[in-house]
Order: sequence, then structure tokens, then C-alpha cells
Amino acid sequence: MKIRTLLGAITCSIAALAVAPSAMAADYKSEYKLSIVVNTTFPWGQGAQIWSDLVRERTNGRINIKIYPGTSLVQGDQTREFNAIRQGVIDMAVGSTINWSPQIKELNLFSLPFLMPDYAAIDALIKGEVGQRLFQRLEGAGVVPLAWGENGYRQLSNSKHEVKAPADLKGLKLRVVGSPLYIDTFTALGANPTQMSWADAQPALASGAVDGQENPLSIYTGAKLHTVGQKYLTLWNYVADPLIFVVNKQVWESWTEEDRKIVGEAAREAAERQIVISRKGVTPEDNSLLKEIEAQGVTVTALTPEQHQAFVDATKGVFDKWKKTIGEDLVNQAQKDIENRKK
Ligand code: X2X
Repeated sequence: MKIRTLLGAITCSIAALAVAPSAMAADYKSEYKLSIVVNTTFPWGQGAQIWSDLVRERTNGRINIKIYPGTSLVQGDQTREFNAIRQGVIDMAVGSTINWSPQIKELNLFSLPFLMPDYAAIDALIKGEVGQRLFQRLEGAGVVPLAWGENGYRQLSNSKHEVKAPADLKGLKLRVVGSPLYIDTFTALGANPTQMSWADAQPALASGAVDGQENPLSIYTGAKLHTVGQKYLTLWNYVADPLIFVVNKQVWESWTEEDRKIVGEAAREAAERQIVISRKGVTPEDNSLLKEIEAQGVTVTALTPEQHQAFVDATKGVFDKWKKTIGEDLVNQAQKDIENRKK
């Protein structure tokens, strides 16, 4: 009995060895599906495009990536994107931390109100221990994270009036993204938040079903939100969502060592370029995009330090509550790294 089992095992391993090389080659798909929320005219999508192009070029077409914008592989429901990557419905993605936070609660870190005061703070997190720990968490969840990109600081727009204080938000119907943390934040501020996908948000803004929304300026301009009545824009830098370049684990393991190296390096290169594109025109040094928005007749409101503090104070309870959900240890590390950041 034992001998038979042993013989069986040996036969199996020999069989496995015999088919291994051809199976490996055959494992390459003719096309790898890469998911993003917006299209390739946005900085976010440009990052995906750069990554795909570099990979196709450097693997001589062995890895052929096709970009699926509009999170179309999950019918536009971006909160389902992460599970679809895990399950292999999606092979690769450049995704926002917000959209994956329903599955990976630690990714809510970047949505803690007023955690990251400036770009140096974002960099301190994604390039430091916090970034590494989050990548380990993602690996544990069955995806292969390769690089950090950036959607950006999310600013508030609405069709009704200028927002300078929490009281101005009272009763405003706001579309928010798919993490319950956003519902808590806007409820604490006195607004009336409602969660919907980006696909649904645009018609809802156009029809006036909602009064406002929050998104980075690159999304605001790329989606031409001034044309759907979003005439008031408040710059408050309350949160920023990084992007993460990932590959499904089985797909990753089906590639040769050489190809993995190419894909990883291309992701890091594309992400670095994507962050530069994403910050163009929206930094204190270069605010040309803001100028463009103002020229479209939009009232752009910058907050004084006192006005800013009123929003911080009003959301303090939400911060404390979610710090526990995200993990005190991780949030403490983030706060420490931000304090010690290079400015
Ligand atoms: O849905 C949004 O607001 C967007 C496009 O910014 C994200 O996917 C997080």
C-alpha cells in the first residue's frame, strides 16, 4: 500500500516535470485585463497606459495588457473591484485605496480626515513603513502590490453656495465614495451624504439629484464638472487617495521570473511618472489647473487657518472612531512618520 502510494507520487512528479515547460508557456493569456475607474485622459488612466506600454514593449508583446476604464469589468461598481482582482475576473489594476477599503479596512487610513497636511506627508506614508505594511496586508489578501501612484487631494464642490464652514454644508446632498468612513465624515459635518459609484455620480450631478461631490481637481476638470452646475469649489485637502498598481496572484505566478521583474519595474516607473502628472497644476508651486478652473467661472474658496481648523474640529470624533477600526498601531505609525517628514 505504502509502496504503491510512493510509486504513484513519483509518477505524478515525473508527469508534472514533463509538462512543466510547455504548461508555463501556455499559461500566458493572449490579453491581460487591467481595470481603472476613469479613462486614460485622466492622470490616473495615464499611469495605467504608461505601465501597459512599458510592459508590452519590454516583454516583446508576451504580456499584452488591455485597459478597461469605467471599472467596466465589475459593471462600474468600483467597490467590487478588489474582490474581482482576487478572484481573477480582473488580472491587473491601478486602483484607489478608497475603492478597496471595504475589503481592506487598513486602506481607510488615507481617508482619515485631515491626517495628511501636505504632499510631503503623503510621501512619508507611501514611501515609508506604512506603505510597506499596507503592501504586506494586500499580499496576505491574495494580490501582488507593486507600486504607489496618486489620485490626489480631494476637494469639495457643489452647485448651491460657497462652503467656508461646516455650517455651510448643512442639508447639502453630497455624493460620496464607497467607504462608510465618508458617510460618517459628512454626517458629522452636517451634510446629507449618499454613497454611489462614480458611474452613477455624474448623471446624478447633472440632473441635480445631488448637490455636490468630492474628488481631486484632475477628476473635477477631466469630467468637466463645472458643466453640471458644480460652480463652488472649496480647497480643504481633507483626504487624498493614493493609487496602487497590482496584479492578481495566480497571474503573477504564471509569469517567468524575468517577466515579473519587468512588470514590477515598469509599475514603479509608471507610478512615479503618474504621481508627477497627477500633481501638475495643483501644488502651491504650480496652481495652473486652479487658474483654469477659475477662468471657467467657478468660485474657488481657499480656507484661512481658522476656517480650516473648524473642519478639523468637527471631524475629530470620526477620526478617533476610525483610528480604532483601521488599527491604532498603524495610525500611530502614520502620525509619527508625518511628524518626522522631510519638508
Ligand atoms: O469615485 C470616485 O470619486 C473616484 C473616481 O475618485 C474614485 O474612484 C475613488
